[in-house]
Amino acid sequence: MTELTRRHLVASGALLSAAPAFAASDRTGAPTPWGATPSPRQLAWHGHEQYAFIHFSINTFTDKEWGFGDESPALFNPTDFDPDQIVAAAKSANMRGIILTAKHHDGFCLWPTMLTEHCIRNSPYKQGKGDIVGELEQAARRAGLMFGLYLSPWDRNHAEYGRPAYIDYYRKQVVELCTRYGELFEFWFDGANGGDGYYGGARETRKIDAPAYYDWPSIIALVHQHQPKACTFDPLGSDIRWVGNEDGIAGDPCWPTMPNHAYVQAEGNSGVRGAPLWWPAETNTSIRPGWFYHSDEDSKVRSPENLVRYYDTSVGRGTNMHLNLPPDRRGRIPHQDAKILKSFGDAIRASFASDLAQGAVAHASHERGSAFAADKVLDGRRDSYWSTPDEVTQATLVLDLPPGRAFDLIRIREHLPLGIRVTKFAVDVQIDGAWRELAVHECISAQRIIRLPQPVTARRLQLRILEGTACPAISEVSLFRSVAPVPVPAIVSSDPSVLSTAGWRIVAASAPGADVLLDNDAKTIWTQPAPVAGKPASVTLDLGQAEMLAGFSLTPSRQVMTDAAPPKGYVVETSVDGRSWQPGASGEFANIAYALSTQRIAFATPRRARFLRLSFAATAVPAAKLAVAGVGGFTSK
Ligand code: FUL
Repeated sequence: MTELTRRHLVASGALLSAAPAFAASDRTGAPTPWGATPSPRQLAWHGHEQYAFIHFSINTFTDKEWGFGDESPALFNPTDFDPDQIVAAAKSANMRGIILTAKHHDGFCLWPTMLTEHCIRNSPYKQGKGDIVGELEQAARRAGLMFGLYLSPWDRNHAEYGRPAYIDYYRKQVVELCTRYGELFEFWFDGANGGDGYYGGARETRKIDAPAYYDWPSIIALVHQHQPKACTFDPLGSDIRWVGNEDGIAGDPCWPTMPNHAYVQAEGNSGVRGAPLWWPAETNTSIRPGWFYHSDEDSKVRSPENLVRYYDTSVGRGTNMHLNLPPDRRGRIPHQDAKILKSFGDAIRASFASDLAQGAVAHASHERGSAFAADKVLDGRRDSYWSTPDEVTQATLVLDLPPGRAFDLIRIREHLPLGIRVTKFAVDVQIDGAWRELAVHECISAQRIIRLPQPVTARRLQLRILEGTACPAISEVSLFRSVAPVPVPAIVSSDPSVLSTAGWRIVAASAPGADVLLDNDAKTIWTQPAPVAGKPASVTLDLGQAEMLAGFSLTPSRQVMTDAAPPKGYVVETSVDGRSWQPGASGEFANIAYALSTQRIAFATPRRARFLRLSFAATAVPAAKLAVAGVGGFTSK
């Protein structure tokens, strides 16, 4: 049966009694765009879907997440830097580009700049002749990957931070990076700004009013002047927005549109339906709890199965996946991480290798003429799409499927140049003559991937557009059969200074349930009412035997919590006998509320201890409850 006669039969109702009436349309003009639409560089960015973040810098060598800015450049000394290995690991996970931290908050520059002495020129790496930015860029180009850069606006090293002279310096850094390393696909401006730091020796706290201080539009214009194709990840609505958490979870729905005002975290996760600014979300997270490499996280690398879930909550919700891969002190992606990346990448490649909707016959309740016919969703092109007459915002598209195709992944894409038009849709399948609803969602956008709990073999699949702001423009409906990743067993830490908590036990705690602190699982959390003045939360641990304890670690919950927060600071004491206590350290955890990464606190000097007592006086941000996921310890290296 030819497609034409089939569609004719369907239209007459003879073939598909359960389908809605199919009206032909003789309109041929394309629909006009609705609302906000992507710029050409944003449109290209939507096609990238997966790319890697590379956090590599002085913190890799100091075991910190946020360097203070007083670290000696002599500490930066990768023993076996292999940019091709890093790029290959990223590529094995389907990453189409990498974004490197050219400078993190500590101010250390990974490229040989003459703008500061706090840079790689003064490190032992290649006797000061190395250029990590350039070497990684070249490796990316060799492998056919795009290259992008992160340049922290906050600089805890620079003496002038907080004053106009620093802005001049920062702009010169932007220009150097935008002019020395070929085409950049993204330029990343971190939102963390201002606080305590070294600041050229002043060692003080400097607070800034970020929008006024940086004058973001002028800095973004500087990037675009030199790199017109680079999308800026920025706090003011030029190209790409933060998804509002660092866990890899976009909202469902996640609208690519936002109000025309400075970023508000509460709006970032789901975006705002129908808002006037095209400012799509990038969903970032790290493959490890921290952004930088820490050997005590070798056992906590996300599993391939976890990465597949992250794919679903990022790419599957129309955002881009930005997965951080921290190189170790050699300057390589650790073996375990590389194995996991390949397993994940193989699974995604295999899952999406063959579109099982190919060979289907598409027809629709309404068509806008042959240029916008239903079968445009099957032609594998992003620039063609099915559409309906202007006044039709509720319509149904049906695929008559070839027999025997079992699928559990459904991918739907909107034609983005015309804006977000579909606001709510449903997908049904027809099995043995009966229609079954599989899913109802708001927002399709760049893509919506629906993963079914198990494969279905259906005679027909139906996309029902339930609500729209304008007639739909659907460029793809495709079906796949998922392939599970090959499991990669977790390993223990490669670092002998990391103490095993296997023989540890809780001897006292301010709230029940503290045992989960020792289960090496960041998903199980110890919670209790937020501490009030004079009544800190506390936990006392018995290490089972005396150790030369050099410090402790604390892992906050990595779940997005609305009513709980990690501790703001700590007081730690140690004891040999559990009766007399020595002060260990006290202070604040760096960026714990947002980075949600393991914090490592070293004592001024290692000491013999069998007992560890931690007290927390307040939550890092106002919250009803205090939450902690894990506690550990380490000896001297
Ligand atoms: C955050 C930073 O503070 C973290 O260290 C990391 O770079 C992350 C990607 O962004 O805001």
